Amino acid sequence: MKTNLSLILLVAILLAACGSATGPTPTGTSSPIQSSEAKVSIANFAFDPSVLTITTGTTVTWTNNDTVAHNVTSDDGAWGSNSLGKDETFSFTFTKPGTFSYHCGVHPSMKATITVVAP
Ligand SMILES: [Cu+2]
Repeated sequence: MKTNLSLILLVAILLAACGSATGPTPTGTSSPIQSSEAKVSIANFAFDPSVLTITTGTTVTWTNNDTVAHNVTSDDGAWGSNSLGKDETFSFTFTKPGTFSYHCGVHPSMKATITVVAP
């Protein structure tokens, strides 16, 4: 009986050691994520959300959910997309703080604003 108990203890110790050896080890870095992503839906002839605040370095992706073609055009003409058919997307990364108004070049009544702030 005593031998069996010792054997069980030995097995238990070996299993525990094995378990710790194969346990998770820290990987990667601890640096914070420098950029993020935001999404804007184009649907029913409107940008949703029409007012969006992000931090610098954020990439915004617009997706046209309408069957009608739209585009994304900054009011100052500095950036913008080609014509976007249904389910097509356009991405732009905002690197400078500021307020960026944009519209749809096809439908000027479609207006929206993105505010970019320093993180
Ligand atoms: Cu449009």
